[in-house]
Amino acid sequence: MILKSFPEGFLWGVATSAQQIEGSPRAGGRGESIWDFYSSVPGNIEDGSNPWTACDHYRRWREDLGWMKGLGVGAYRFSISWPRVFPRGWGALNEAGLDFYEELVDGLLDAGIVPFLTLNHWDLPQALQDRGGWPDRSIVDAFTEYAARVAERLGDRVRFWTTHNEPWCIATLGYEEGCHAPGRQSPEEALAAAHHLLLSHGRSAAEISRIVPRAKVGIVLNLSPAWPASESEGDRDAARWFDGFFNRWYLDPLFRGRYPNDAIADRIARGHLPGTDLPFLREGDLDEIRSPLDFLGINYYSRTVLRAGPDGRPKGVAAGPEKERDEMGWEVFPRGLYDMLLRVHREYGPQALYITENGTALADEPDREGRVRDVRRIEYMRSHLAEAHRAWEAGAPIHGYFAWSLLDNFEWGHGYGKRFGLLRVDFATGERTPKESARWYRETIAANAVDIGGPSSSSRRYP
Ligand code: IFM
Repeated sequence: MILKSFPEGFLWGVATSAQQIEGSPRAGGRGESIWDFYSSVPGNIEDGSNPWTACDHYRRWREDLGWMKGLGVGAYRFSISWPRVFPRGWGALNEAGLDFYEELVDGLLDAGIVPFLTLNHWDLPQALQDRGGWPDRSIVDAFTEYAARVAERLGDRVRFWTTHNEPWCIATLGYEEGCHAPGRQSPEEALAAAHHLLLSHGRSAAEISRIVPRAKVGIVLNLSPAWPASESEGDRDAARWFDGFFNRWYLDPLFRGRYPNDAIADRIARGHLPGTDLPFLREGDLDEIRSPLDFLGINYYSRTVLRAGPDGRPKGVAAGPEKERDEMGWEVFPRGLYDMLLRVHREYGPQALYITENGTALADEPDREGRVRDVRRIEYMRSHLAEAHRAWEAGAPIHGYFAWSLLDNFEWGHGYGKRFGLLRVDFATGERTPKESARWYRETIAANAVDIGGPSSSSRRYP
């Protein structure tokens, strides 16, 4: 076993999101979200489920806080449900919705756990979608208003603020591919949505910093290194194409104040943009988007391997049959985390980086003794933390790591079949059972160090 220590003050956390765990969709005057609506349409959620009970966290949050204390985490990354605070998305504020988060934040602080707050983890109020959703520019003001009201109420207690979680997923999966709420399939809408997400980030970040001068404000991007399936020119171009939309379409405006020219040209070639004058862009937008970030959150799960498809379009393909994959079909590729952290550090120079999500979905079943021996999750986390440590040694300013997720939860279009939790949730009873990975994570946090000794060391300790 070779232990490598993380710096003092390194923030060890767990992450969740409101829609995936809370349930109680009508409690305290909450309004409808796009995921409530989307999941009520037959066929949209793989297992026919919905998020209306989920982990019942809205009623069991004190118990969940107890589990966090037991893990010894230093921080909890959670999201506020926008429709709890603004049931119709704008207009009248629902104080009862904010009361819930105020209690949660106070509970966290009493337990010595730093609240790490996300404003938008995908649960847009349906009433705002009815007005056009993210593709409609009026949403920028609605989001900024929401952010400001939350900052006014919680700013004296919450230091870490993130505006959006994974804008690529919101824009591309929600408005282009249609496999996430609101289920739209329009590349033009997706591009406008991405822009309004970025613009609302910039505008609300300025507003939060004005209201809470000591706040640290950032955004969370899901980033994935793009690998060509072969050295052929077509495959290399497919990887460049993917990188342009998945990674640089967000990183470039945030850090450089411009969209990547090659990705713009790709979209023009496909007929998704009329020309280099971007229809959604107004003067001053890019300056607002580029306003300095206090930190960037990176969610990392895997790399993406690309091939030029028969129609010339890039296709994500399996890296190879021998590669280890999880229940999502995602390849286990720890080195990609190192590559991405260093790339972002060297090419974009963020002040601080947090790994805001990292984890793996496994078909965890309790054994006869009721124990969930999720050795593969332990190895997944250990190997990724080892790569994060390597990136830190190489100079990337990494300040914390959040395991996705505290609990098995509602995994969006997949329903409840994909389990990412450190705690197993019995969705029929709501009962939580810590997996072996929870015990391992507790020891890792206590040591503030990761064992870089290789797979055998972690699986030996947790047979
Ligand atoms: O569950 C999601 C989370 O909501 C956003 N990031 C990826 C996770 C796993 O798919």
